Amino acid sequence: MNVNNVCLEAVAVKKEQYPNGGLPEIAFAGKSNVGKSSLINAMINRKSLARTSGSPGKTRTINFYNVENSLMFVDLPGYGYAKISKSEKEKWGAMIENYLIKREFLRGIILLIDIRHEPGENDKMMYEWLKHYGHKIIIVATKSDKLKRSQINKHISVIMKTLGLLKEDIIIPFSSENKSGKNELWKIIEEVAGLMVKDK
Ligand SMILES: Nc1nc2c(ncn2[C@@H]2O[C@H](COP(=O)(O)OP(=O)(O)OP(=O)(O)O)[C@@H](O)[C@H]2O)c(=O)[nH]1
Ligand SMILES: [Mg+2]
Repeated sequence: MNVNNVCLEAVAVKKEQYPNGGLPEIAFAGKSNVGKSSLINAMINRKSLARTSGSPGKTRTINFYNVENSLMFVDLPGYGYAKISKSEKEKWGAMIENYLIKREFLRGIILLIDIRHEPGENDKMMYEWLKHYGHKIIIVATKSDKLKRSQINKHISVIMKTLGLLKEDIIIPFSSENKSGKNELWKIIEEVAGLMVKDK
């Protein structure tokens, strides 16, 4: 998609704060610090519209980005962030789950996994949980620039095996640094969101 116009349309912690809807929504889930907000910036050609940070726990609300009035990117807080209290963790969990379970405009979920590491228990649980709710899931293996090219396939295989992915499941190596994987991911997002836009 040719992206020029993006705005932060809503910042929500509860349902009443979600945008009215109508546009197809694509949500970005994954462990804290895996690169969700960075990936959104890379996809929309912006350096820092979605706020990012070197330390985990940056995104603490559900942020809705209106992309070209065609679809909504939904940046979620990460899971597995250790440095918050149990009650806050539960609040975050409920906030994310409520969105993922009940949002009728949600068309697909991009689940981010750090390409360098085997998926952890949290990642496996999230993947199983999303599958259980019947969501369309796309796995994006982030930070591919941190690996040598020759290592990428091996790491993708480990992620596929650990999550129990099948050959037909979608997994894309991606780098927000050098933008590799961007065109491929856009193509899939357009398909999943049901957009007919052909230019990229
Ligand atoms: N080398 C490299 N670093 C990345 C990439 N993507 C993200 N990062 C870095 O990883 C850190 C975390 O990125 P964020 O985009 O804030 O991660 P997040 O998943 O949104 O984190 P939370 O909001 O805390 O859940 C930042 O320091 C980014 O610069 C990537 O593709 N390559
Ligand atoms: Mg973030």
